[in-house]
Amino acid sequence: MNTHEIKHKANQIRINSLKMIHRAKSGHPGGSLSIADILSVLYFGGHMKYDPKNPEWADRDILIVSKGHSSPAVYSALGLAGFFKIEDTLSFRSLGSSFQGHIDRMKVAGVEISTGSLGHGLSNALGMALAARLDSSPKKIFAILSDGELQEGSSWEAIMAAAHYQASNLIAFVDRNRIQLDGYTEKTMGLDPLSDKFKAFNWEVIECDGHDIAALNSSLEQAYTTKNKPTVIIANTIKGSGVSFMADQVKWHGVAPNDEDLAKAVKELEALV
Ligand SMILES: Cc1ncc(C[n+]2csc(CCOP(=O)(O)OP(=O)(O)O)c2C)c(N)n1
Repeated sequence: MNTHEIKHKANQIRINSLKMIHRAKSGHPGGSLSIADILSVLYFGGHMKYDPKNPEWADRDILIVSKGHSSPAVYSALGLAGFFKIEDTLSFRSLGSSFQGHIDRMKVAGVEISTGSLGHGLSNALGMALAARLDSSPKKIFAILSDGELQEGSSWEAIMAAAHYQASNLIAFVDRNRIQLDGYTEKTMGLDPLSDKFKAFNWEVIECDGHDIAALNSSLEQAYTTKNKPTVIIANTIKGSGVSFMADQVKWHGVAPNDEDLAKAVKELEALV
């Protein structure tokens, strides 16, 4: 797909995510919207090898979304990629649905690791990267981390270990939207200078605009050339990106849009691409 088509898919991820949350009257819109472009580039930009008809295909690349509360965006991306019907995701958070508030690998095809308890995704990704290397497999292991979870110590143990083991098949994104549950990261527990911290831990560091499809594409191309160390792509994003009244607003971390909010948001997103 070309850049325009990938951006279009990203906005479809955003629209479907908001419809899911609106219908369930609960969920996390802000952090779903901030990773829509990253997911779209990975699934539709030719970066991930996957087969929706055979989700367990041994040679597939792996994506671990460590910020499991952004499930609406993950389900929407997987639905658009053909793992299941996108309409099925509208049962989000209802009793008996596979599409629960946090992603569950036992219930949803294409989900590799169940997440929701923050701070564990990178450790899982590293384990998979090391296993792939032992198998002499060329598969790539991607992870999407949130900046809020980098406030947890477990993340830094994984960051230290990944560099120690020279896991060059591991590429992590940080969704650097600068907001966590109820405030700005720099006020609650500052992370800056984040690039320097990863560099000090011996990671290859790339920084880009996490809503610029071409920049995400070229950051990934650059990451594939890294030797003997893991790569982090610090994607500078906006929580609630794509919707004027949600953008960079702490309030929209975990609040469902009402009828009026949804109509306004969908109108804005449909006008974008
Ligand atoms: C271990 C753990 N502690 C607390 C929570 C509750 N919680 C849900 S989302 C969140 C933080 C949200 O901020 P961030 O991780 O940066 O996500 P984003 O802003 O990208 O949505 C927290 C603390 C959790 N899910 N897991």
